[in-house]
Amino acid sequence: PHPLQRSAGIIGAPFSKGQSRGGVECGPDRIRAAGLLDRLQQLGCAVKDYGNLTFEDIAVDEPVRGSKNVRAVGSANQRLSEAVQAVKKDGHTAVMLGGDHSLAIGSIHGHTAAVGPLSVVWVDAHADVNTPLTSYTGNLHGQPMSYLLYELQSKVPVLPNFSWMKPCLSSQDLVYIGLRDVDPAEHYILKLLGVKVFCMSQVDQLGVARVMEETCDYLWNRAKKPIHLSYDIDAIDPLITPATGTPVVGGLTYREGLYITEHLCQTGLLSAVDLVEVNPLRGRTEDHVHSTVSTAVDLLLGCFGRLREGNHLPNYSLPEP
Ligand code: HAR
Ligand code: MN
Ligand code: MN
Repeated sequence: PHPLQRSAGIIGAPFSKGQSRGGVECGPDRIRAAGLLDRLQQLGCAVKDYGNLTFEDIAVDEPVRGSKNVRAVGSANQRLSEAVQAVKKDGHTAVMLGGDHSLAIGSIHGHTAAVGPLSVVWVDAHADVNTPLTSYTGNLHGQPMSYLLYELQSKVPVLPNFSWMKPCLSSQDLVYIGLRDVDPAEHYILKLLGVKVFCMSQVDQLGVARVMEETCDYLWNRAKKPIHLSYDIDAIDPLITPATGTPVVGGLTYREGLYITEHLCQTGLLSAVDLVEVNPLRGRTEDHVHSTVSTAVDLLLGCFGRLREGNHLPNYSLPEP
């Protein structure tokens, strides 16, 4: 369908236990409060809000091989996977509002379970491909890709509350954009698997338009598959989106960040979007929070056909004098 005739199924995932900074669980409500639903509807996009997920309270969740809150992350992602499957079965483009990036485990798992093999575009300052055994921090939001990739299965230990999920993504169906803070083990993994990466140096070298052309050429070389966009707000430069847990200087401009969404929207293949790591408590001023949240909204509007040239509904007609 025409991008503007798509419908959005919105899932709030107020979950923060994939990292240690409180506040990221407020992301979904802040993004809604900034007018996401109304603004999607004004574009002509049908919207169904599935509300916020609730998560199992896990009393004892001792670290496993140094990784923290593993049981809580496993359980939360199982619920999220089921919710994403329901949204896809209802025929919507799934929008998951995080929450931290550990939620990509359930989001990509559920999306694959509903529609089959995917192409994943991961826009982030970080690669989030640590295994529990390579992570320096023990934070699961730095690890989701290691659980999802078939090729890493033998390097990932069995974790409590993860038995519901199996890897579902080939490293050849993944493209990273915006990387600039990659741990040594992550860099080793990306080279070992030959993952397609457009780090910030390549964005500088090629420009974002060429990056997006090459991203789609690369992903479509095998077959055109539904696209899962996993957008970590920390991909954008912290001058624009400071309210996030692990800001890294030298990021995408607002315009580059938006261009990625516009380009993916016009492929007609965008089937699910994660918007994660907006943390209203990490902004030092209300302006910082506002700039972060409104950028998140603009990125999502870009995913649903908002154009900077302007938009009008297909049935628009000029008023007669
Ligand atoms: N690589 C570090 C780790 O494993 C930092 C990950 C940081 N945070 C994110 N993910 N926001 O994109 O912990
Ligand atoms: Mn991330
Ligand atoms: Mn990140």
